[in-house]
Parts: sequence; C-alpha cells; structure tokens
Amino acid sequence: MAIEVSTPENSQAPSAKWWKKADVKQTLLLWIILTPIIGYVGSEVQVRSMGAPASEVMASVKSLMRIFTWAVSPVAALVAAMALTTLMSKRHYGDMPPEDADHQIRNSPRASATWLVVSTLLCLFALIAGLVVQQKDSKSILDAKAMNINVTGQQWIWNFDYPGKGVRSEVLYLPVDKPVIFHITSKDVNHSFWIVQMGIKMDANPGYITEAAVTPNKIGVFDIRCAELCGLLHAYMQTKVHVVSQADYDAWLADRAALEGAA
Ligand SMILES: [Cu+2]
Repeated sequence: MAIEVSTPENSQAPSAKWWKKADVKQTLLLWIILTPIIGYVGSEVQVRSMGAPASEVMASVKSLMRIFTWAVSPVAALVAAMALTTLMSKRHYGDMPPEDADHQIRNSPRASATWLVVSTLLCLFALIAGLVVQQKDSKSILDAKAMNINVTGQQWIWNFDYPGKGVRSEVLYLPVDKPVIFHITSKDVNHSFWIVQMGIKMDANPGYITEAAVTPNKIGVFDIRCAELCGLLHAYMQTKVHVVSQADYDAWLADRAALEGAA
C-alpha cells in the first residue's frame, strides 16, 4: 500500500521563492550584463553618427539622446534578457506546464504596481528633460539682433531668400555666432527643413509659415535635408549650409546681389 507522505522538501518545492528559480537568476544575470552594453552601444553609435554639433541646441540634443538612451537601456535589457532566457529554456509539451514553470510574479499586483511607478517616472523624466532642451531651441527666436531668412521647399529643392537684400540661393550662407530666424514654407507638398548638425527640424507646409531659430556657433559646411517623405526624389532633397565669418558672409551677399542685379 502506497501512502503519499508530504515531506518538507516536496511541500516547499511548488512555493519556492520565484527569485530563487534558475531561469529567474539567469534573466537577472543577463539583465545586469546587457544593460551597460545596450546603453553604451546605443548612445555612442547614434550620437557619433550625427557629427560634431554646430550649435548649442545640437549639443543639448546630443546629451539628451545620451541620457535618454541610458535611461531606457535597463528596460530594453530586461526585455532582451527575458527573450534570451525563454529561447534557451527547455521546452515542455502538453496542456499542463510543470510545477516549477509557474512563477508567482505572474499576476502579482506588487510587480504591476512597481512597473507602473517606474514607467511613469521614466516618462515624466523624458518629458521634463525634453522641455528644458526645447526652451533653448526657441531662445534665438526672441533675439532682437536675429537675422531673417525665408526658406521655401519644393519638390525637390530648397530656396533661401534674404529679405531686403534681393538675394535668392539654393545654398545657405550664415554668419557664425549670429542668431537667425527661418520663416519656412512649401510650394507644393509637406516637407521638413532639417539642419542636421544644428539640431533644427521644422515642417514646411504649403499655405503656412512656420518658424525655427538657431545660432550657428561653428564655422564649416553642414547638411540640410528634407525630413518628410515628399515624393520620388525626397532622398535627394538636400543641400549645404556654409557657416562663415561675418566678413565672408558680407562679401558673399554682395557678390550674389551684384550677380542677381546684373542678371
Ligand atoms: Cu522630402
């Protein structure tokens, strides 16, 4: 006659603490390993691919991207750790999962509450940090010394008008360290005016004028692209901005004005 005896060992087995289980330990170990890897690779790869910043706004945008990537790397690493552990686990077949596959963390109100609080804090942090950088973005727009440039997008070129100077150009010239306000519109479809290394990106919509402002703080040649899918040659809708000294800028403007006057 077989009598089932409940021993301390087998009565404890099903209710063993979830964090003592092998797959949970493996997940935690992978989480600790993957967090710095994802944080470092994620932030360095994307930030370095954008080139050196050519404005204060871009410098802030880059540090914001770094901070955001590090802030979300534990979340990404936890998902990756769970996925890897699942892929490496032994499979079982049939409708009844083995006893030790049942984790008490499932349906745990405490786990749900913790995640709710953590994700709320992460979202709040992203919102506040983003707003702080956006404030810097709009600083140049209030500057009384700022110069104005009209930007017109059309399939698939950019035109720049210098009001009062009688100059129109497909390449942008700007004097260094001088705030500039762009008044942006489009002749046909929606475009987006993007100066990559200055961290400025603003929609160019037909029938509307949108504004963006920046103070370029570095002499050099930088990229202007369209950041809104606008048709067949959207990928080629790009030009350059030359940031030069005030003297070079004045000389260029005088040359262009003389050229257009003669034409
Ligand atoms: Cu486009």
